[in-house]
Amino acid sequence: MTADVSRQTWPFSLPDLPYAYEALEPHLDAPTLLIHHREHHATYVRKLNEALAKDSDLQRLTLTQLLRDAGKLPEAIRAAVKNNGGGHLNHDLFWNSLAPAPARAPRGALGEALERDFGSFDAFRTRFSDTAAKHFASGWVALSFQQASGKLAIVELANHEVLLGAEATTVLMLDVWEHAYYLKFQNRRPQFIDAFWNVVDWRKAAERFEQGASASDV
Ligand code: MN3
Repeated sequence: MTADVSRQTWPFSLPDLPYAYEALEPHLDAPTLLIHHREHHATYVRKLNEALAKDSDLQRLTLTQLLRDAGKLPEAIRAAVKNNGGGHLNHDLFWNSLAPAPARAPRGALGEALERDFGSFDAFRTRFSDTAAKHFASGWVALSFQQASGKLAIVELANHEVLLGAEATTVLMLDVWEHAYYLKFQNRRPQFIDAFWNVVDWRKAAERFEQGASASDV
């Protein structure tokens, strides 16, 4: 299983990518990946650390605990923790949704669940792509396993809203903020989404799905 930032506590740290910056070429380009990871993601981590720098009680909480109870945080730091903490969590899931030369489609339990819940793998892909292309402004599109229903769902997240583990396991995460694609694709988000499908790490997605499904009662 991959390292996971959800259990990190202050001071939070930026994990290395699980591949080289150029490893996803020609689909996703190295300059975008480098800036996205070392500037954008790193800035969320730095600002999250700054927001909690003076509160030793909150420094003991994990990232998941901070985000789950964000409503109870002091108002002065609440927005900073939600936005930067959410950015940290979601980017980690995004990096771990990608791999060089991955399998073309999910097999096993995840493959079966996608067929069951969307009709076919292609139908899932089309719906996910449409949702990502149409998502308004900055945000994320996730394939999520919903504990309550025992089903997979495509979920849109605005800005850095998060999905938290007890209710929903994130199986696949796509960043649709402009900074994720603008250098290479400019305003052509659908081309970025097409490129994304070439580098989806279905092995890790299947691991996350199986972990979520085994934690569920259904
Ligand atoms: Mn991003």
